This record gives sequence, structure tokens and C-alpha cells, in this order.
Amino acid sequence: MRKALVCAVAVGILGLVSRAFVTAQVPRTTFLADKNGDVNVDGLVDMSDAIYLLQFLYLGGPRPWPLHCEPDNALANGDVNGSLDIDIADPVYILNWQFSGGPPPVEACP
Ligand SMILES: [Ca+2]
Ligand SMILES: [Ca+2]
Repeated sequence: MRKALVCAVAVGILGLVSRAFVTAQVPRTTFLADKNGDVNVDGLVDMSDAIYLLQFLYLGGPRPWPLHCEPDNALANGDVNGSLDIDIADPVYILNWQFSGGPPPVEACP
């Protein structure tokens, strides 16, 4: 009897926790990037953004988060070389900027 009561309480707590987790998830459109290339919206443009772009391009990862000025600007977040497309050249561009003194990401928001 006592084990059944403990199990019922545990199941109830798990149900409440999982329901709270589901309702606490923020809609994807909530986050906007301030800088072109900050595709994971952590406030920095770094190697993690290059990896994020590679996952997006080749492993079915999520799309880059939009810039705060999208869709009014011509460049999408992640198009760091300003080619009007996101491709392998963009994560390479970020890595070149971070580690080899290449040019910084093109400013996308006026
Ligand atoms: Ca970032
Ligand atoms: Ca590009």
C-alpha cells in the first residue's frame, strides 16, 4: 500500500514537472541576434557559430536565429561574407576571422 502511494506521488510529480517544462519552452521566434554571424544568439560571434552553421548546412541542424533587423535587411544572419547566401564559405569566413586575422563579418543591420 505504501509503495503504491509513493509510486502514485512520483508519477504525479513527474507529470507536473514535464507539463511545466513543456509550457516553459519559449517559441523559437522570440530570440533575435544583434550581430551578423551570432547564429546561436549567445551574444558572441565565435567558433560555436561556425559549428552551428556547419550543422545547419550539412547535418539538418536548426536554421540560424534571425537578426533583429530581419526581414528588412538584405542579408540573413549567418551570411557573414555578404554573398546573399549561406554556404560553406560562411563558417570558414568566421574561422578565418577568429584565427587567421581575416575580415570581420559583414554588418547586416543598418
Ligand atoms: Ca554566437
Ligand atoms: Ca555567404
